[in-house]
Amino acid sequence: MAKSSRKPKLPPSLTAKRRGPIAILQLTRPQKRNAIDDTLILGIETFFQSLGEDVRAVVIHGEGEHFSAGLDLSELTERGAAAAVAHSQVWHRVFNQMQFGRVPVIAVMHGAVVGGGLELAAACHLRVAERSTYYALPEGSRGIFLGGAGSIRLPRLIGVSRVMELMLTGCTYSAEEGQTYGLSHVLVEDGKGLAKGVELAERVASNAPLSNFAIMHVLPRIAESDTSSGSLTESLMAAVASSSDEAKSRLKDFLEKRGKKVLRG
Ligand code: 1HE
Repeated sequence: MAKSSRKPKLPPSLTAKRRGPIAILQLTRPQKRNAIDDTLILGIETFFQSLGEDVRAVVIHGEGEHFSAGLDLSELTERGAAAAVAHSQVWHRVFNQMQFGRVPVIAVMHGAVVGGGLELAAACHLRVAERSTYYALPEGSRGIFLGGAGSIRLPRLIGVSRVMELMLTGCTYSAEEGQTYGLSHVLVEDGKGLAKGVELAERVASNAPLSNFAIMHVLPRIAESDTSSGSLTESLMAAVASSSDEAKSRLKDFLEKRGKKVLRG
């Protein structure tokens, strides 16, 4: 059943806005550097579960000087092993809902993108970094480990070797290094990230929804498949997409000179 675009009830640490077909989610806990506590992670889940059908892309950014300082460390001190497994599984569930949800998600990063904050960004489909961005995985120095599927997503972005370097040495990567290594797709000057994120979201939102579905859900699965299964899945997805009414009408538009040309930039 189609969901209306009703406003979800979010905790104070999150604020949602709409700009046409784009939903913008802001982490609004700057006093704690947007550290992610249980309330915040569950709020992200509520936000994605209540997305209206008319939302075509999401942008996530953070208030204050930093995108996110990662896991709220004050919640860790009393947690036993079983509770810690359950906690990590909540993060997995929420980030999987984002990654394998209905619409593409774009992270706009600035300042510290640390630990669980980097895991949050890694679960997004596109990442914009402002120049102030820096990345770190200080789990080793805190005596903990990744828990938000960073060990799954981050090596796929930058390789196991780079993740090891961040975790073993506690070094940071600058915005420029992150851009070179593959942590961000686009690097912009400070203060320009949200505008760039929204611009990208608008482009993404103008794609055929079925193509976006294939890009979000099928492409990563093919990339993890053996060549033979991947090739077959690709052919099947190509057939489903190209035989849709939307594809037919978009192709007709192009052939009758109404479609957009592919121009540089
Ligand atoms: C926090 C947190 C936090 C700040 N949990 N409270 N993450 C980390 O190891 C990063 C820890 N944070 C920092 O290194 C720094 O706070 C920052 C470099 C991000 C920012 O520095 P700064 O000087 O702007 O802020 P601050 O003075 O350090 O912090 C301001 C307040 O936020 C302060 O609280 P206050 O009550 O004394 O004002 C800090 O305690 C609080 N704060 N970061 C709790 N992370 C799913 S597993 C993922 C595992 C991880 O994410 S490990 C990485 C954890």
